[in-house]
Amino acid sequence: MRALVIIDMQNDFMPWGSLPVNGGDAIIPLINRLTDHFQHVYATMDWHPPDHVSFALNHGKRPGEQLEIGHRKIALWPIHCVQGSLGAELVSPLKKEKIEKIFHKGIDPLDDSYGVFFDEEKKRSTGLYEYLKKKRIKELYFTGVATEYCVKYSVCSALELGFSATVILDACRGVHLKPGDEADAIKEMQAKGAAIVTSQNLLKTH
Ligand code: VGL
Ligand code: ZN
Repeated sequence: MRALVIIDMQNDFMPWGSLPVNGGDAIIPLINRLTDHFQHVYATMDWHPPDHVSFALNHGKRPGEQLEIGHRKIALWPIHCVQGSLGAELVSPLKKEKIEKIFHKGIDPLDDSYGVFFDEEKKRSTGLYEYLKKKRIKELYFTGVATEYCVKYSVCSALELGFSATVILDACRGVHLKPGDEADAIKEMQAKGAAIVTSQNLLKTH
């Protein structure tokens, strides 16, 4: 059984948000069309407390800088997706009716979470893994933002957990902090066994 996973389609990751992904809004109509082709649709939301460790301002630093805590290096971002804020809401044109369940990530103030299954230290599960197991869903199709971060981490993690993972590339967008990041992410996902398709392939065959 297969499922569509919509990653972090929240206001703060849109061009009008605090951590904008260029063209993030352009993929909304496509994602809406894709939801009609899946029996199971899940969404994730980046969902940080205000004192979250990844917010540069909480450390008197600038976005783009890093924070070293013990052996860990944490990338610092602008304040984004604060629990309950407008910036954290799913974008309004996204069709919510087909979304069976929403999973929240990045809840722990002390740990960041790019992947949709666990936080970076793997201490806390978002519940998605357990839920998919229960539903016997083994094939995951990924859409959303950002290709080089949450999408990549989620895809790699899905493969490690034994799912098959397909990236619907034109229904994903990258943040492009550095040129070449997105291309590298695609190569890495492919090398780990992910399939890369376009929405057209999917809309045609199903
Ligand atoms: C993400 C940056 C900060 C993501 C989350 O989910 O891609 N990126 N927080
Ligand atoms: Zn975040």
